[in-house]
Amino acid sequence: MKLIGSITSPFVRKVRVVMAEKKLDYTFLQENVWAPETTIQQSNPLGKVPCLLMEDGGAMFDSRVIVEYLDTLTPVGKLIPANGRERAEVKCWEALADGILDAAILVRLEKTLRPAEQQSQEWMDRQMSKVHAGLKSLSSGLGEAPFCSGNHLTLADVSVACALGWLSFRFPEIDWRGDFPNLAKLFDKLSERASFKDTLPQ
Ligand code: GSF
Repeated sequence: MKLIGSITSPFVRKVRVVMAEKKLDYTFLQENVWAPETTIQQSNPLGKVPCLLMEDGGAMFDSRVIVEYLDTLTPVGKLIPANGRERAEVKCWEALADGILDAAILVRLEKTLRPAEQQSQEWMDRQMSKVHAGLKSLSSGLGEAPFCSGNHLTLADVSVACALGWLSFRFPEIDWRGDFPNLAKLFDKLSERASFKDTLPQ
């Protein structure tokens, strides 16, 4: 398998962490989707990464579809419960973590791609309120539990840690560590895993 992505994308990181946790082999193809010469649309018409290229040449996106697929490839390090309420719970954690990222990324794009006089503060405030409400919800959902869902590592933890890591990388002014020590504790614990150490955004 080949994974098209960038080392700064939190969605790509989620896929890479899952690959590592499940001990799956792949070739990482780095692609700057913002460069005019990018060929990403040949694989993903939406022009986004991550995009997984399978052995038969087929392409798969987005990160949620990819990680769900990867989890079926081997029983090693099962990250998504097989069915029922537990499965939906893990997917809902992922949706919340990804949603925080979607909102924060919109703010970053507004700030970096638009000239200052065209930027909408109202729009950015709206997105930022989702980020803050999302963080609060992650923290109250976690409480003092060792993992987000159940009693072992799942895709919920992977998704949350990738979102928190990216916020620290791109929005260091958001003090989620100070505001939510339980999230910091979870994040620090996960950061010790090789899968996270080897995929730091930089
Ligand atoms: C989001 C992918 C995405 O926004 C997923 O795979 O989970 N829901 C999708 N990728 C960004 C890079 S990043 O900010 O992580 C991307 O490729 N953006 C290019 C564009 O044209 O929006």
